Amino acid sequence: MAVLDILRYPDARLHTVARPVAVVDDRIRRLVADMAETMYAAPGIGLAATQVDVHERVIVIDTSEAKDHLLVFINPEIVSSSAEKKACEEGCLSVPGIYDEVERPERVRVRALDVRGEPFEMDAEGLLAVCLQHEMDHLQGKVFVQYLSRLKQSRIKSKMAKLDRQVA
Ligand code: GNR
Ligand code: NI
Repeated sequence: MAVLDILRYPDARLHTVARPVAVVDDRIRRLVADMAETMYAAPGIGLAATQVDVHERVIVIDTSEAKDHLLVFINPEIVSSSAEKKACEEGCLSVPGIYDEVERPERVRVRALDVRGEPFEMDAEGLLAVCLQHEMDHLQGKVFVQYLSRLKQSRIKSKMAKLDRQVA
């Protein structure tokens, strides 16, 4: 296993649209293991393959308190979303230090493949629903700051550039 580098906004590679996984094989299971290790090390509650510069539809999530409940979604699709929406304060490992509110459907039903390549469906609400939608956006090349105003986005870009200069 390995901790992978996480791309930082405004890296253009974060806007790549991921392709579906063709076969859930050992290469994908290794990617899942590395993504889980990267997410736990960060620490974060979710990670999309896009963030580690792999443009295939793979997501890992663990919203449990004890960090002992890894969820893996391969080729995830939202099958239904609630009409009710809810705003939640979001953050992103690709946009460190930035937190802002995003409004999304409160509940979603997702269909995906597990690490054995078996299809399953799951209903999500609360933080899990927020995280799933946030990760599925990454797979479409969308970062949560793109829901914010143009002014906020440009301020965030300057802040990220400044952070980069400090570590350089
Ligand atoms: O660790 C994360 N926390 C978080 C908090 C609120 C809403 C979404 C998230 S996802 C984020 C990890 C991440 O960047 N996943 O892409
Ligand atoms: Ni994110």
